[in-house]
Amino acid sequence: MIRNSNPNAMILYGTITSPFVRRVRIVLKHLKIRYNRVDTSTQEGQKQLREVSPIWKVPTLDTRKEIIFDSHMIIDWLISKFDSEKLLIKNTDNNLIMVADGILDSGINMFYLAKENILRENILYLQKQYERITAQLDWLEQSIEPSWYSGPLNYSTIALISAIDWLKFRKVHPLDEHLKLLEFSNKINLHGIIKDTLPN
Ligand SMILES: N[C@@H](CCC(=O)N[C@@H](CS)C(=O)NCC(=O)O)C(=O)O
Repeated sequence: MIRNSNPNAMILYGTITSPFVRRVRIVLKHLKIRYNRVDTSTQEGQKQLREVSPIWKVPTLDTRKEIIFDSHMIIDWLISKFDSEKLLIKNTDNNLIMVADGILDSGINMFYLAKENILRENILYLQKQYERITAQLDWLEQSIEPSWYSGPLNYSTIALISAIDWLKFRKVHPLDEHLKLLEFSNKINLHGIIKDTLPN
């Protein structure tokens, strides 16, 4: 199912809840690019996703010339094609992006398995995933700088806010001991584009 159909626009495959998809939604909005979305939370959307990607993961972008399978590659492509004013590449910190990915890899694993009643209390590997998230949150709490929320948006802070808000939304790991990260989330969510793309 395609929402807001426009026959020539690019097609983003994904859900509103996915943090990897949110990164791309933020970048598309920031660069004022109109697109259609196939909602992959439906059976029909899953079927369409599987017709274009053998990875079966979202985000996947159909640029109408090629299919791109991964959020990093999609965003690199969008920036190289549309970000002529260099709105997003400034201050990008690759370690921050890797930590955002690391939190999500572990968190999504835990989230999907919990749906099938497989919980960290019983599985050592899942306990390790949880502790890996804690270690990464601790690292972020120590590394955070005010420029992350007060400066212009950049790719690393977009990746980070998508990960932090997803943890809050899915309640995968508490954030009460990471006050600076909570402050980061509250402050950067004052930004219209960030607020408009919150998972719901
Ligand atoms: N490295 C990928 C990760 C994408 C990813 O893990 N997406 C999740 C949704 S949040 C997914 O599609 N999971 C489906 C599954 O594992 O079956 C990216 O950056 O796009």
